[in-house]
Amino acid sequence: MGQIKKLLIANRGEIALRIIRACKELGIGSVAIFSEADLEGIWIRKADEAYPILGNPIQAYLDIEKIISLAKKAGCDAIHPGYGFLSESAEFARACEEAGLIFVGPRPEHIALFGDKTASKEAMKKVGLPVIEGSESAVRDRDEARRIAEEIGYPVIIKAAFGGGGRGMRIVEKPGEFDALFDNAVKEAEKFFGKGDVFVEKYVKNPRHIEIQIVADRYGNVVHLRERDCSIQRRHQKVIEIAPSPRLSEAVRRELYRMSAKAIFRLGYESVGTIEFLIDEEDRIYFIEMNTRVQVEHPVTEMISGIDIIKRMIEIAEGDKLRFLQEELNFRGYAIEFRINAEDVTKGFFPSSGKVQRFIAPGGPGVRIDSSVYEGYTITPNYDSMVAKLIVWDLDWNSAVDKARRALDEFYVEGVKTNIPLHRAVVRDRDFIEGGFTTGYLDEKLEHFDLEMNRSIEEEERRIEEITQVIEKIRSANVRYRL
Ligand code: MV4
Repeated sequence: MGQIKKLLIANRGEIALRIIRACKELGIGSVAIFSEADLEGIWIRKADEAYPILGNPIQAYLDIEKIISLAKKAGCDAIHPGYGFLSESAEFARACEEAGLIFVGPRPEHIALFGDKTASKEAMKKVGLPVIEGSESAVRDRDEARRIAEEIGYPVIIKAAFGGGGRGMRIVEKPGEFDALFDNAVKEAEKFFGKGDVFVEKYVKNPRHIEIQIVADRYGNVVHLRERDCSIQRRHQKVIEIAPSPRLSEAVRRELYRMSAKAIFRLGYESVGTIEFLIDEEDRIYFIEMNTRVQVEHPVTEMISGIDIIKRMIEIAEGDKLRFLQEELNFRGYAIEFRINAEDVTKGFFPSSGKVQRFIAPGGPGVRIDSSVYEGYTITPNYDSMVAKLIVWDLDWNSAVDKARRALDEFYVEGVKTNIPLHRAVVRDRDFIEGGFTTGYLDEKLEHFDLEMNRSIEEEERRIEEITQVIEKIRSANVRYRL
């Protein structure tokens, strides 16, 4: 207990701030890093210390040597990688260990295992998870891949073996399309992951994307924190995440919890982690991949469980035993997370950068904002476009949606375009309210949302213009109002 005295956060933005907050509550010193493009970053000021890493703004958060030498120089005994960047680099986890630093995450062997998508399927199959039929390992040869596709039957999906986020992924409907799409997938995998290895799987039509949050210590204590429904995505980027899933049968849910906890126990996995599943239209369960990091959407699970996932993750890395048993947990209500991105929804979701002139965030009971944005902050085009996460919680699904509608209507950002209008349209959509969405939801809805979105932006601008004029009138007349 209390092994970590000072921790370096190898990340930026809201997750850096989230980890600093956890450190403060645990009495751990926090050390931030920042790139040349991040001089205005709020995490720099909130950490106990902060050090720049000069050069390319992306490379700064990927520079294993510099980050480790900084951590040593600053007298840190641990590093938290957050999500993205080095969070799933087995090489980084190993380098931390070798430098005598605690890597706050799983052991390097587990990061490496689950980074290899075919090895991961094989390992999970061995510990009892149902996997999708397909090639047993990566296939280099196109003819061999086509034979496998024919064997399992179309449609099939080609995926990058060392990828993620939908890159290098191709759905093949008929045999005639296979060769071209295979070459395509290999090229994209090479470009994004440096390895052209791909594998073939049966394509599951219109699935729900459900993931189980796991917390496990090094003594074999494994606890699940229920599921998140991440079906609402656009171009493989999650947009809205929900805990628990509003329409999952109790039987499927129990089965997912049971098999996930058992698999993690049998693997001897330590730290937090997420097991991703697809659920098909007949409620069949398929394991797809395991994430060995804390995820962007972890707050929805925190809201329904009362468990601080980041604090527990740090304690596990210190060698602490889990503080709670499965039976001791009390889950309550529903939480929804909306990723607020700086992008123009009316112009193909093109990233929007610039100075944030106004940032009026919603509040009130059951409303949480995880963000590193403030008024006057300039959003640069160097990093992904997520500027805030709005998380709402309430006792039941309908109340949570009502709260989301209220909170999204309150949210006002000026200076950059955001996807708030899209979220406002979603929480008014009957199919969303009824909870029966699948991964095809957003693509289907986008065309229909368009008009409504524009109207709500225009209405809001008109009202603000009216109020501004009244205020100007009062100012110029120098009228005094008695209340
Ligand atoms: C699939 C699939 C259907 N069948 N695999 C997307 C991201 C990655 N984590 C896994 N993904 C999928 N894998 C099989 N065998 C469907 C998805 C998928 C998806 C596919 C197309 C368009 C949107 C999607 C959203 C979520 C998941």
